[in-house]
Amino acid sequence: MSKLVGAALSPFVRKVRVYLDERNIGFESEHMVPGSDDPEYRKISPLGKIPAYQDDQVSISDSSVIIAYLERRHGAALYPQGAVELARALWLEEYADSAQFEVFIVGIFFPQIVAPVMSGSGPDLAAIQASVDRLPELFDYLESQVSGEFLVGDSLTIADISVVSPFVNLEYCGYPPNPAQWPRLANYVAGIMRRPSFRNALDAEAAMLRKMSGR
Ligand SMILES: N[C@@H](CCC(=O)N[C@@H](CS)C(=O)NCC(=O)O)C(=O)O
Repeated sequence: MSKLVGAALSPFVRKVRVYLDERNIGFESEHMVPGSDDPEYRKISPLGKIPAYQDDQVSISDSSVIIAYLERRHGAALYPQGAVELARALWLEEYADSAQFEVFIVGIFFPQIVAPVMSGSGPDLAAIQASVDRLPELFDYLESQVSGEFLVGDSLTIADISVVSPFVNLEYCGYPPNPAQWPRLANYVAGIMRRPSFRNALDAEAAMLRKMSGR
């Protein structure tokens, strides 16, 4: 059985988990905190980042590396074949992994939910507000990219998994896109989140979220 190592609330761990579920690739989860200095973990993930992945052939880290490997190991499925469509999917994956991660996770989720648990003090509201103020810029861009159920072509691709995963963290913080202002984006995100793969991921992380947010 393959193993996905990381913390369930990480958008990058969720990205791989949803991918595995969409592909019906069996796996078990092992908890690991981000930035871990566990020497055994560092052998698999030298930067200490999550996720990492192990099966009978590899021990690797980085969500994009893991998924690229799985596409070759288990057959190409969620990266489009056409050059133009592939470029668009890769760009949207990159946008999610960089811009969305910086604003949604580093700027909002981490200071609002993770840091207070680690430090025992209240959230840095001014820092969070500075990132909340940047949300419209990202929502406007994504609204311009959505035209229907999927971001690229007429079926699920890596772009959908990557872009919607950080929206889960944003919802936990109480900042989903307002449907009155970003109707296509709000409807699109809700549609992808209704997929069984996302529902399963959310169920798996619910207990940890309750514990961290003190609910
Ligand atoms: N490019 C990496 C990014 C992974 C990442 O930044 N994970 C965060 C948690 S969401 C982490 O492990 N941070 C700890 C650190 O940077 O030391 C991927 O796609 O997997």
